[in-house]
Amino acid sequence: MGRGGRLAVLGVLLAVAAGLVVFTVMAFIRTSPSTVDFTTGHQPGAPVDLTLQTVGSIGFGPHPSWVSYLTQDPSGQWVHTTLWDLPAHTRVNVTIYQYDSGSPLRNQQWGQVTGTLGDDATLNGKTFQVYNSNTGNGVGHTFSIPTLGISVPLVGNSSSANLCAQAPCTTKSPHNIVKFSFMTPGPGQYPWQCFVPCGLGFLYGNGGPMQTVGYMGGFLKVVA
Ligand SMILES: [Cu+2]
Repeated sequence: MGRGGRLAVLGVLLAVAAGLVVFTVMAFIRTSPSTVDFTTGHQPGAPVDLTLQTVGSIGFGPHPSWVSYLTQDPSGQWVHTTLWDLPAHTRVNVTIYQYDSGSPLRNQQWGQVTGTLGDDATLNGKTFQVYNSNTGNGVGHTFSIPTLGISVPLVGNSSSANLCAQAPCTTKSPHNIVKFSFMTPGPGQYPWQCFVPCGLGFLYGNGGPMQTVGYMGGFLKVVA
C-alpha cells in the first residue's frame, strides 16, 4: 500500500474513533437523569415544596431491582431523578414518602435529625429529633446534605408487609411520611445522598444505587 493509501486508512480509523467518542458522550448525556426545576415562576421569599419518595426496587429502567429515590415535579408527576434546581436562600419544605423496609443502623449517628429548621422532623405527624433504629422497623435510608450539615433518618416499614416494588408507589402501599424544612444556601452545587448502605448485593452495600446519581444520591443546583 502506498503512502496515500496508508494515510487514507489512518484517516478512516481516526474518523471511526472520533465517532465512537461522540456516540459515547451523547449516550451518557442522554441517560443521565433530568433536573426538576423549582425556580421558574418562584416568588422571592415563598417556600418551595419538595416531595420525594423512596422505593425498595424502582421496577423499571436499566436497574429495575435497585433501591431509589424519586422526585415529584411541580405539575405532580413523579420523575426518576435526584437533581433539582432550587432558588437560593429559600425555605424548602420537604415531604418524603418512605415505601421501603428498614434495619438497625450500623452507625447510630444516622438516627439523628440535624441541620433542619428546628433541628427536628416529623414522622407521620409526630415530631422527633432522634430515632432509635434498634426499635421498630429500623431505618431504611437517610436524606443527607453533608456540606449543609443536614441529615434525616427515614424510618422503615415492616419487611413482612406487602411493600411497593414498582415505582412510582402510591399511598395504598405501606409507607411512612417524613417531613422537615431547611434553608438553601447561596448559589452552588450541593451533593446529597443516603448514608444507609442500602445497595443490596454490592460490596458492603455501598455500590450500585449508592454510587449512582438518580438512585441514592444527587445534587441541589442552587441558583441566585
Ligand atoms: Cu438508601
